[in-house]
Amino acid sequence: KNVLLLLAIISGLLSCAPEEPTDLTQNNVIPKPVSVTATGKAFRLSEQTKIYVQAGSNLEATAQYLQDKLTPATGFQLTVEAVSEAPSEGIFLTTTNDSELGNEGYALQIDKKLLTLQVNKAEGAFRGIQTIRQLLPLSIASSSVQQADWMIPTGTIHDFPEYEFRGTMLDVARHFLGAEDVKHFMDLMAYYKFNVLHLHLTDDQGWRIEIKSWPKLTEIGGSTEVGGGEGGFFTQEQYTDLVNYAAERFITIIPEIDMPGHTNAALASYAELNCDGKATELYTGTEVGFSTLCTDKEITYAFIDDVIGELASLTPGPYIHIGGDESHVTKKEDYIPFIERVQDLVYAHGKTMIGWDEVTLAKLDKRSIAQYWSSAENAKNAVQQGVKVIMSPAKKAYLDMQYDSLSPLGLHWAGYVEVDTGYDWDPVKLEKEIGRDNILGIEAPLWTETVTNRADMEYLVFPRLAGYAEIGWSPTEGKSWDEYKVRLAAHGNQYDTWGINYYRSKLVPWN
Ligand code: TNX
Repeated sequence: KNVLLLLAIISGLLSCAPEEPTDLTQNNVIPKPVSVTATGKAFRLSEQTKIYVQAGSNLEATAQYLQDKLTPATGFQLTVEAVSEAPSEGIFLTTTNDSELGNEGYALQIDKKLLTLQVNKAEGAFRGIQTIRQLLPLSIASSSVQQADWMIPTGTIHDFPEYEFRGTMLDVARHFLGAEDVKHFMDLMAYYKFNVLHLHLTDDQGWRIEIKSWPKLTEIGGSTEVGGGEGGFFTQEQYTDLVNYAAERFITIIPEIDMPGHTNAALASYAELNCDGKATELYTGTEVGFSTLCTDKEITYAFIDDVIGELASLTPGPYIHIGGDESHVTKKEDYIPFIERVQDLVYAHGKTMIGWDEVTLAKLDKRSIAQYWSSAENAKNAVQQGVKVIMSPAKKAYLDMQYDSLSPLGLHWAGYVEVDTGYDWDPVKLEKEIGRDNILGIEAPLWTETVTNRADMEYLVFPRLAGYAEIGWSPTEGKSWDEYKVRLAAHGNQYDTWGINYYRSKLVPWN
């Protein structure tokens, strides 16, 4: 009888005890890690947990970032402490020498008492921390203290990216999005292990970066936007602040000055940049391809030299993007020498040139990079010239395409991009000319003709962004939409917690 009573008490206790998540392979991490093994127990974060960092390593800032991410929802102190030997419990960030991991890879060893994150570089620790965030119960995303059992299943994760370039783009020219919105966007990029933010800073409708030697670019050219709103621009100080914010997240900002087309904002600001010497009117519509810098005037190149010079000095990263797309009113015989001359200016300022795929009509430096968006012909030119390609196929990767015909925001000139369409493609299989070796990586651009504020931006970006993250990071082999959509559904809960205005696609089994 006593034995039975005891058994009843024990089983009662067991059923009250929270169920331990013990299978690490059943995680919802996006992008999907390269390899995961489960060992069937659970690590628990508690009041007593400390974050240790190997003394003398450069991992302290990332450890601090982890603390910042775990504190609000848990309410735990989780102090960061440098140690010279591996601790027996807690979280431990340490360096290793594992060539397979590269700069951004990481190895996670999760035991019952100790969670160890091993990396070659701080960058890898930052990426690995995103995985840790995603392994914890969903309520970890909350900004206020939550009652939860903060457990992670035990096992190991060995993870590193497929592509070294994993980017997104924000067009702040069509509609200006301020520094706070850009930072918010970067926080979400970081969560998905993106490492490049391309800022489309100038277009027909607006010039968004202060150039001290040509102040009217922002005074006049920055004064409006699509639809006639007040526009805006980043001062150089604000821009530098963004660059630093990006660097803390191991994100490189690529500034784009689009030319010779898409330049009406500059042409309206300075009469002398026009072939006829007359300033154009400011433009607030959404047509493309009607403007061009005057390619035969010397002042055009003096102007570009000044702009690239100032931009290069604000840019610690290696790249300057010169646009080059849709220059429909620039004659081909003017366009080609123009691009070649601008390319020289970029290298003279110590930067590597990127251009939209049309720039491959010109003779490119081998170091230059072409950004493919729709032309198979241009893709072929790039490969023949031996330049690397960033894959941004409009019909798959354009964040400004409508999800379907009912989407309240977005365009559809390249088609509708439902969440599965955005996820289910392989950069290597898109154009037969472009093979794996030609591809530097992928980028998902958000053009903002229809995007007027943060909520609009979030609606087009989420949940598609998660899919581009996975294409850029995870091995292609074994990928499946049916498996992915279940993980994505869990991310919907995070978006709810963060108050993100995302598209609740019917194709995803949201919780
Ligand atoms: C094409 S793609 C453009 C942009 C537009 C976008 C709208 C490319 C290099 N140029 O100027 O904003 O389509 O989807």
